[in-house]
Amino acid sequence: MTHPSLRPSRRAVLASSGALGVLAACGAHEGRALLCADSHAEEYPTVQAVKEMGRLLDERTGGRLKIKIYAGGQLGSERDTLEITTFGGLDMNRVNLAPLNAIESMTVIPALPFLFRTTAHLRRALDGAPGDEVLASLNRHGLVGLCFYDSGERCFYNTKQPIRTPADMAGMKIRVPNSDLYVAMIKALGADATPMSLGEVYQALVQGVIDGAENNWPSYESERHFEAAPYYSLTRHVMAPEVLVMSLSRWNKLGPDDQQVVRQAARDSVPYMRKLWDQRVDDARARVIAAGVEVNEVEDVNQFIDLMRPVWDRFIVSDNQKRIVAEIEAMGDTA
Ligand code: GTR
Repeated sequence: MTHPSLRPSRRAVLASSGALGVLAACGAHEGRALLCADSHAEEYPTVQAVKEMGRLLDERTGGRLKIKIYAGGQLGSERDTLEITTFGGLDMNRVNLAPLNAIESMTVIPALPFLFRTTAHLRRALDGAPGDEVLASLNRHGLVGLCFYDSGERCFYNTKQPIRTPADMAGMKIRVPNSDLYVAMIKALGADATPMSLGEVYQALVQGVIDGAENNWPSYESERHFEAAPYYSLTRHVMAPEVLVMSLSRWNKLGPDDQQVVRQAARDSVPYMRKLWDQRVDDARARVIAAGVEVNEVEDVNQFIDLMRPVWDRFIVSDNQKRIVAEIEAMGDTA
């Protein structure tokens, strides 16, 4: 049964007429490239990683399988393109886990505040059994989870002042992705959460509709949010990864051998992405600091942890979720 929130909304159906037009122009499924949407600009590491996956596919199948990627949110917001992918209007979609939170409760796990201690911890968990279980949970929603990509640490930034303690955020309007978990996190800090899609954030900051948002260095820089919100405060509250999904209907049209090739090519694009990512984080940080952004450490991160950590109890309710959270926490014991 399709999850209610996965029935194509009017907005998604409208957005999909563009994507479906693209599909129609490309002819039947067989013999054409797999079409993939990404909200990020062409040179962003997620887009480059999917291109690398496409190169591997092309090479490994003698040109039978290729990927064509529509970057820069051309086909709509992540929520819309996910819906389109779910009903097969698009073959693949690179999104963050946040827009999947409303659809599948297992995807909430890697998006929990202050779950991962380090990047090594995150990578260990996502490359291991916990990551595989989260990816597999997408099958019941018409999607195949192919791999995770890094998304670094999300921190708050705003137009007003450095955030040193949660009290500095009192009453601030903070944009969040469309996810109840994120809304709860912001409320727990005493601020107001405003869910909206990434493409709307810059204007909302400029027009004062919101006071701030939260994201990693590369998105903060790439979306030019730093121009409007020049205070970046190092809360490092979430490390929710990116995920590459394929529509189950397209997947089922591949034979078992091609499914294996697709899965492997996706996996092989992960180390490639991580290398680009680490470099991109350094470059983005350097660029925004050179542009005059004021960066600050928070006074005591425990103040943020104490307020945000209780949201876990609201979203981690099933035994299955609890087991996986415990497994991930246990994997954080080594560096
Ligand atoms: C970015 C992520 C995007 C999108 C965005 C957002 O870090 O790469 O996929 O989810 O955050 O906040 O909407």
